[in-house]
Amino acid sequence: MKAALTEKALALGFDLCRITAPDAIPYAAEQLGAWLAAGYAGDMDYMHATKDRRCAPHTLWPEAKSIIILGMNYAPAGDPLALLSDRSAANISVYARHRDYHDVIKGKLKQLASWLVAQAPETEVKVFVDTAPVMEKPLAAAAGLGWAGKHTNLVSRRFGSWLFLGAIFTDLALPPDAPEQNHCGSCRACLDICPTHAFPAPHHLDARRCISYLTIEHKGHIAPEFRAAMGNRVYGCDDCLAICPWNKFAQAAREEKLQPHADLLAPKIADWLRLDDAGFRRLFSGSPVKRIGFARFLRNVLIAAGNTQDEDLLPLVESKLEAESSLIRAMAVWAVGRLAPKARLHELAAAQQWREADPAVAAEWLFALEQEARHAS
Ligand code: B12
Ligand code: SF4
Ligand code: SF4
Repeated sequence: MKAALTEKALALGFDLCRITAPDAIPYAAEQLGAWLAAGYAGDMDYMHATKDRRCAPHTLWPEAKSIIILGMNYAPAGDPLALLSDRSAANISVYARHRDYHDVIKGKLKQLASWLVAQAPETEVKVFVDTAPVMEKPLAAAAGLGWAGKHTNLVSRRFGSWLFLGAIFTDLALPPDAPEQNHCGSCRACLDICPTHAFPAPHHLDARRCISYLTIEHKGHIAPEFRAAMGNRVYGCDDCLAICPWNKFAQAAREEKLQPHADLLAPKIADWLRLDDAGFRRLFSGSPVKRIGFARFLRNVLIAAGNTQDEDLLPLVESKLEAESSLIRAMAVWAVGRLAPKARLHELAAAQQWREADPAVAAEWLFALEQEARHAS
């Protein structure tokens, strides 16, 4: 059965298929508990709310006897770090340059699960990808798809850092696979490259400092200390993944639905500053980017604009100073502070600052003027 299952998984487009048991990660409860207690989850309240189920797969479904873990290669064709030095371009992380992987993987997991039920009609199955409270990385490590890299993601000898993970729980008793050895050795490239110093230690990520969290999960204003370090990263970040030496064995993704959309490969920041809500929804239809909504998206684009040092973007940035969303107005003020010559900044501040009712946006005006004064002295 196991050989036939793997063959079917590969035929459906998965690249790895291995088995583990629901009780294979007894250490996860303590580690997840410590991570949450340290506050590293930031405002991802769902991580707290689902803690008990998340670290103990058998509580999710007590009848489950085996967990089938699937990996799908989404490696890019080129170097994802290359675009970071093009300040006129916006960078969307590799995992979001194509159709939402949740949809792609969930569809295939369901197909594989149906196939399994057809082979053993008494079998029951449940499929999970990302959104369910399942600790996919430790389970994948236990199943031997790869090992837990120091950047906290699963690394594979064949696919480097570029694997999406998904799981099928079943009440069928399948023989578990052995875990993979850790091959990080003394390397710490992923820890050192992180632009926002989000790793307090190897294997520990403070999500509150991670650009992926800040640009995707974080609903509020992004703290000033992270803005310059974000560079042109508008949605997610790939630095720690891309630098991993194990990527040298990775081949570009073969799955048709994971091929990048041409207009997300090197989009111009100026073009994205011209988007309105409807244009945003059209451009990101079927993409995970759409889920953050227009206000958060523009918040991120304005930070990228502020990092361009391109004064030509100023009229577009200024046009956002009157936006309805305070998230957008706040980052428009910050970007104006970065791009406008002194006289223009003071002119705009004089016109806008005192009629700003939102305290956070008003504070951005003070911050911009303070920064300018410090720069001038
Ligand atoms: C919450 C979440 C995030 C958060 C927090 C990330 C994190 N590292 O926890 C944020 C928003 C920051 C995030 C970012 C990204 N994510 Co995310 N995310 C998740 C999610 C939903 C839960 C992860 C989780 O449980 N975190 C809690 C921590 C405590 O769990 P953990 O990292 O597994 O922690 C283990 C270690 O701390 C370890 N540990 C502790 N001490 C020690 C010591 C040693 C020696 C060892 C070996 C281990 C160890 O033990 C813990 C468990 O036992 C999963 C989907 C899922 N359901 O699993 C996707 C998932 C992890 N994300 C994924 C991806 C692709 C990303 C991004 C690359 C997206 C991007 N390009 O922007 C970034 C990568 C950032 C990074 N360096 O991790 C993929 C990773 C695939 C893979 N190959 O590993 C997943 C699995 C989604 C999927 N289905 O494919 N993500
Ligand atoms: S995704 Fe980027 S910001 Fe987050 S830990 Fe990795 S390098 Fe740091
Ligand atoms: S970059 Fe180095 S330390 Fe980080 S996951 Fe890859 S091999 Fe491990």
